[in-house]
Amino acid sequence: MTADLFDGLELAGPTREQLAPGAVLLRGFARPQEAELITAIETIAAQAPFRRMVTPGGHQMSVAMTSCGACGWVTDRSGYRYDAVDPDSGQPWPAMPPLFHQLAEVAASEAGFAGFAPDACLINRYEPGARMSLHQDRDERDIGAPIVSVSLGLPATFLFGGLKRTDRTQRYRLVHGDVVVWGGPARLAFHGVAPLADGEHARLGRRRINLTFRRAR
Ligand code: MD3
Ligand code: FE
Repeated sequence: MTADLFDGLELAGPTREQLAPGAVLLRGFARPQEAELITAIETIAAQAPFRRMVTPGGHQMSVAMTSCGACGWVTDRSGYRYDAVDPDSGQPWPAMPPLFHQLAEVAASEAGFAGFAPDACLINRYEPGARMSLHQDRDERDIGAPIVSVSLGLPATFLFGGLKRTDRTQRYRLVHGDVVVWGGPARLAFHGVAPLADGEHARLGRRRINLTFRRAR
């Protein structure tokens, strides 16, 4: 086999990279579905527009969010919660497209979490400068279920820490199409996203969109 052919096969094949115990990066895993994913996000956002919510501390988030699925994540002055109703419309969140559910289930199973059945998908939209400070995701009832994240659009620097806020963080660059499964000992790790650098993405322009699939209830 020539070196060229070998390189081609390497690029075409799946790559599974263990970032930390319980955290598995599937580089480019969502690339084959990019067009359908973006179309579905546009349809969801037409029903449940992206909005910048306010934290219980009174700060407006720089990231704009919406959700689909049986419940969505909301924050306001009274706290964080999962809710079946979009507070902006008073209507249920848009249904989770079968493609979304399937992608999350297959990715989780690739990472060793068979039978993942997400009931919520949070959709985060970052514009240049938007960031997410270090936090834990602990509003979900069953923290035995993993979280699956899908990165689209502009690249981001993802910060991944430990079980204490003050633990040192590692940085990973996540690009369009990357999928990460966060389960087991990684599930309650502190994590965040550094301010988004400006740029232009061929499909999404000056934006990054992140999907996170969760078993919330
Ligand atoms: C590690 N979103 O929505 S996705 C969030 O890129 C969130 O928008 C970030 O953190 C984003 O809560 C990061 C990657 C991610 C999501 C959940 C995790 C990493 C995680 C939960 C536990 C550990
Ligand atoms: Fe998070």
